[in-house]
Amino acid sequence: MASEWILTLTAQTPTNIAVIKYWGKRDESLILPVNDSISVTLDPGHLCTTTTVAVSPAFEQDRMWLNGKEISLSGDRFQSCLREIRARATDVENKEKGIKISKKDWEKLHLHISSFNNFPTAAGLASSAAGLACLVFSLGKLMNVQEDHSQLSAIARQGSGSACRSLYGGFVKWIMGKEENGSDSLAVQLADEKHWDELVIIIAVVSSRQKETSSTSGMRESVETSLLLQHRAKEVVPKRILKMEEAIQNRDFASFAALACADSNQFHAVCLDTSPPIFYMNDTSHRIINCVEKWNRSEEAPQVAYTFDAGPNAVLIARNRKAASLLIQRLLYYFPPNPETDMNSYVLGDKS
Ligand code: 2P0
Repeated sequence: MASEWILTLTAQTPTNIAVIKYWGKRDESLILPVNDSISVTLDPGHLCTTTTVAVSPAFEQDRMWLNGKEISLSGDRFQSCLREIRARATDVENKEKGIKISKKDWEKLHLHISSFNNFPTAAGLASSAAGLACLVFSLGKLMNVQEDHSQLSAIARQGSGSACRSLYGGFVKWIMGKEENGSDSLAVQLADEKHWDELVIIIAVVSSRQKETSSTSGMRESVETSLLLQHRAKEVVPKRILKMEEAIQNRDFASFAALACADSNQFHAVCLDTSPPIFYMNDTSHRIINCVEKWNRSEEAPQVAYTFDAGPNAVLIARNRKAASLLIQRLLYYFPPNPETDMNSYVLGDKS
């Protein structure tokens, strides 16, 4: 093996948006959830993370940069992902560069990782989902890991729960699993990206500020204090998951929209039921809900579903392109863009 070389690999992973939400862990360190969840992965290139991983004998330690700024890799979550991926590394040969890395070499070699999000980080747009999924995927490719996407998803899960769902496109279910060691808590694809491709997802950025309560601490507080969370995890979500799977298989938009909206609202109700209460949505978010609800009720069938994650930004899923263009007209009318904001991020003005 030549002494001075560098091997790099770049991958891109889109974020995913849950339509049946994950909120609450039964095991904090392994990141095991209290209920199954279902998400839709966005098309590549939109809200996504691009990660380049590099390995070289010249590197003296593992290092990582996020959006150009160095961040620490010492946290348990990064360490779990790196450990699990390294343990599965296999021989790699790059004939062009004359590089041969044996399974054993990976234990000694250090990595440099550079990751960019093309959307606001930690603003409730699931940046950790795309980020950790991309990290695990790109390292897996670099190290010639032979596991399938479900197995990789169980590793990404240990970086950030929702990340496990970004290993697949289309509609994805994160099965909570039963095993104490988390081996069966992984993602499976319910339907690929072509299955229901008339849906159009529009993200209305209400605020790109970082959220005050991180998802990790928010869900910990909900598990400790919310009775509604217990009811939701045991009684509500298991039935909803079955109905949502059916709605997706049958491309039944009316059921899909009813379930997604109800689940988003219940997740935010759990946040309110937490002590102290957590407010992720703001007045603009509430006005968007009103606007969509009124519109859906004025039509024969629902046109748009809404769902909100741990932040005020609205994820709106239109049944088809026609509904999407009407939705954009309505949003522009009721929430005119703020001219002072960056053109790249369309921020809804509050015209109340
Ligand atoms: C979801 N969220 O299902 C839910 C809905 C936010 C609201 O998954 O602690 O960043 O890293 O496992 O994955 C956000 O939580 O939390 C999330 P950790 P994560 O998409």
